[in-house]
Amino acid sequence: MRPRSRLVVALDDVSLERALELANLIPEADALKINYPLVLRHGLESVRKLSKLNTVICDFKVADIDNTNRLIAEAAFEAGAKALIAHAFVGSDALGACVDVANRFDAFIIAVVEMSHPGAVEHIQPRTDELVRTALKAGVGGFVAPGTRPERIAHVRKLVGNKLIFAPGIGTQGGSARDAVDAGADFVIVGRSIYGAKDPVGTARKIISEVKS
Ligand code: BMP
Repeated sequence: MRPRSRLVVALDDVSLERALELANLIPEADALKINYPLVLRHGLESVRKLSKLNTVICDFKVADIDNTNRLIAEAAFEAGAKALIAHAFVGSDALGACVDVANRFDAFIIAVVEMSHPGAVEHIQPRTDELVRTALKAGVGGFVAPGTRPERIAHVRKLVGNKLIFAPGIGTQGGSARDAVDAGADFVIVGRSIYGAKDPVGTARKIISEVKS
């Protein structure tokens, strides 16, 4: 996955019908990120349908033993996802199980090594460096770093070389798309600020022009 517009649209609090509509309205997005809210309501059918319109990242924050991780990854990639977000804290074997499946599908794993919400500083942030090491060892292709803390994106960038960095927390959570990209993010993940806007297409275009280098 190469950054073009750098925009990943998170489709959380929307119906499947609206998700499909937004996917059609914003073809410039580099990817669509699907999380539990959509999949729990509409099933993997949502991944199947949306993956016909754009690259789909399944944000299932996979965090289980190796065998269960493998089964979850197979379900996501069989449905058409090109990337899957997984937690690194489960260790290199369990994360590696996701990577093995991704490799079979010509897809990749994005590891969570820090998060954008305030509570992330309590337990996750103190472990970021170790989580990055585990994820690199497991062979992931990308990382989630907090769009709300550009200095932490810059820190993760130093640790991960040229791997992809995805930054959520832009807009509603307070992060700036431009600052995240300047700090080293390849992609910004934006949900509510786009799907909750009066003019989602105009908002998406504004973000894309903001991060153009
Ligand atoms: P919003 O732009 O509406 O805040 O949505 C952000 C999206 O990114 C949500 O799907 C959320 O679950 C996800 N996310 C996040 O906000 N912070 C993280 O650290 C990791 C995430 O996956």
